[in-house]
Amino acid sequence: MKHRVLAMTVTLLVALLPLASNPAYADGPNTYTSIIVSDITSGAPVVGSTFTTDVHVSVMNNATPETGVMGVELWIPFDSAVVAVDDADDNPANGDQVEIVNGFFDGSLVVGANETFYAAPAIPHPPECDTAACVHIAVSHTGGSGPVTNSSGPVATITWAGIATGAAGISVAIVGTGVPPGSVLSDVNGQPIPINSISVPTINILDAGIIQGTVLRQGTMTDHAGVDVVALAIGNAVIAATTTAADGTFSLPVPLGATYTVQADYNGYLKSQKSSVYVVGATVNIGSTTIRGGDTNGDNCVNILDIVSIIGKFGMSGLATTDPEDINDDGTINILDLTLGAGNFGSCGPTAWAP
Ligand SMILES: [Ca+2]
Ligand SMILES: [Ca+2]
Ligand SMILES: [Ca+2]
Repeated sequence: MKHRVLAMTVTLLVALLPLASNPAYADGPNTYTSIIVSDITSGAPVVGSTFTTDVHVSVMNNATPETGVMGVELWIPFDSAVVAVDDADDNPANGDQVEIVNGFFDGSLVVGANETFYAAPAIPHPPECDTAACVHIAVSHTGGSGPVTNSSGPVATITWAGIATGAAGISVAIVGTGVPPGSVLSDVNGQPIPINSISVPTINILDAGIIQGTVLRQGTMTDHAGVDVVALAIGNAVIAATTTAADGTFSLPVPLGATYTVQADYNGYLKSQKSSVYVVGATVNIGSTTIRGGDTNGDNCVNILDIVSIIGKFGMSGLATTDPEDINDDGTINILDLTLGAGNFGSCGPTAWAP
C-alpha cells in the first residue's frame, strides 16, 4: 500500500509540472482591463437622501504592441426597489442620466448612450437587465491622448437616491450571450477588448438618522447662511455634507446606529467641532455653536499673519463676500473685521461646539 501511495504522488507531481511552468498561467494576458465602481464618494446611503459613486476604467499593457481603449460601453444593473438614479441633467423628459466625466478619457467626450432602464430595454442588452434596472452608458473621446494604453480613471459619476433599506445590488454586466452584448471596451479599430475583472462595492441602504443643529457666525452683517457642515465617520470619511440656512440651522441625514464627528467651516472663521455624536434615534439635535472670526488664510488659527492681512486691506470696500479679510461679509474691511481677528488672537480651531 505504501508503494502505491508514493507512486500516485509522483504521478500527480508530474502531471502538475507542465501547468506550473506554463508562462500563460504565470503572466496572465498582455492587456489587463478592469471596471471598478468606487465606494461612496459623497452623500449618505440612507433612505430619502443621495450618495455618489464613480465608475472607473483601468487598462494596463505589459507587452508591445500595446492595446489602447477608445470606447467604453457599460451596463450597470441595480435594484430599483432600493435605489434610483438621481437625474444628472434634471430633465425628466429624457429619463435619468448619469454624469459622464473626463478622467479616463482626456479629450472631448463623445457620448453614445446615457440612459437608465427601469424595465427591460427595447435595444440589445445583457440578460441581467431583464430582471434588474440598468444604467447604460457608451462613451469615447476625440483629441486628447487618443487610445488609452496604461491608465486608470473615471468615466462616470452616478448619483443614487436611497428609496428603501436593503442592498443596492449594483453590479457590472460583462457577459452577453452573443447579441445582445454585455459591457465592452473597444480599441481604435472598433475591435472589442475583453474586460478581465470587475470590482463593485456592496452598498447597503440604511434607515436615516438626522443630525440637527445651528451654526452662527460671530459678527456677521448678513445672515448665517452658507456655512459648510459635514458629518465625519471614524477615519474622517465624509458621510454627509450640507450648508446652513439663513437662521444658521442645518440638517444632516446619516446612517443610523453609528457615531459621528460634526464640523462647521466658513471662509474667514475657525472651524467648530462636535465629536462623539451617536445617532441612535431618528433625530439628534446637537444644539448651536458660534464660529469665531479672523482666520483669513484658512490655516484654522488666528495669529499675526491674519492680522497683518486684515490691516493690509484696511479701508477697502465693495468686496465680494468671499473675500477672506472681510470677516463679517459687509463688503468693507474696517475696524469690525480687525476687532474680530484681534479678539480671537491666539485661538486655533476646531473650537468647542458652544453658543
Ligand atoms: Ca434627464
Ligand atoms: Ca490663520
Ligand atoms: Ca467687513
